[in-house]
Amino acid sequence: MAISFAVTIWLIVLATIYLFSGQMGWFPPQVSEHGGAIDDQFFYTLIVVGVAFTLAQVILGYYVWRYRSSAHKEVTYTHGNTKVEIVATVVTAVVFVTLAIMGQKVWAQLHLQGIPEGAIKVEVTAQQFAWNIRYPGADGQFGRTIPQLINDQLNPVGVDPKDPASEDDIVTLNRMAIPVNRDIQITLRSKDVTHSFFVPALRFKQDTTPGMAISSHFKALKIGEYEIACAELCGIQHYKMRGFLMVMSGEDFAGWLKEQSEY
Ligand SMILES: [Cu+2]
Repeated sequence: MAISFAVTIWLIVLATIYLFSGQMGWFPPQVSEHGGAIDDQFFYTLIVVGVAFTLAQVILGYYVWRYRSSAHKEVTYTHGNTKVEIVATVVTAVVFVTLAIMGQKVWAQLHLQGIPEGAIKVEVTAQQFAWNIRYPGADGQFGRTIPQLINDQLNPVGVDPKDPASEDDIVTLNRMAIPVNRDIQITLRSKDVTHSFFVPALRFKQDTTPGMAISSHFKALKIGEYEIACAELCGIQHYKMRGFLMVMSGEDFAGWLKEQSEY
C-alpha cells in the first residue's frame, strides 16, 4: 500500500515536470528588446523552483514508503533538528533574495532608466472597457486635457481645444500602431478604476491608476499584430477590454497616423 502511495507521488511529479518543460506553450513568442531578459528571469525561477519541488516530492515519497506501518516498529517522536532548520531557512532565503535581486535589475531597466531620446510618444487612457490611444501629432506635444470636457463619443480623453498643442492630437480606440525598432514612450492613465495595460508579446504589463500618469518605455523588434489585454479585473465587462498593438515599418506608421488624422 505504502509503495503505491509513493509511486503515485512520483508519477504526479513526473507529469508536472513534463507539463512545465515547455510543453504547454503558455507564452507567445516575445518581440521586445527587454523581453528576452524577462523570459530568462522566468526560466531561472522555474528551474530553481522545479528542482526544489522535485527534491521535496521525491523525499516525501521515500519517507511514505520508508516509514510505512509495521507491526514491529514503535512510534518515536521528534522535536525537530535545529541545525537542519537553520540550514534550510538560510539556503531558501539566499536563493529567493538572489532571484529577487536578479529580477530587480530587469525591472529597473524598464522603469527607472530615463526615457531614451527621440522616443515616440503614445498616451494610453484606459476606461471601462476600452483603450483610448492618443498621439501628440506633428508638434510632438500632447494638448492639455480637462476631465470636465470628457465625452465618451466625441472627446474620450477630454482634450482641451483651446490649447494650441491639442490641435493635431490624434485619438484612436483600441488600436495602437507603433513603428518597429523605435523606442516608445508610453504614458498610462485611467478615467475610472485601476486597469492594467498588458501586451504579452512585449512582456510588458503596467497598471493604470486613476489620477496618475505613469510613464514607461519599450521597443518592439518585430512587425506584426499583437493583443493588448487588461490584466486587472476592472468590472463586469473586463473580458471585453481587448485592443491590438500593430507594429509597423516606419513608412507604414507615418501613413497610418496620417490616415487617422484625417478623421
Ligand atoms: Cu480594465
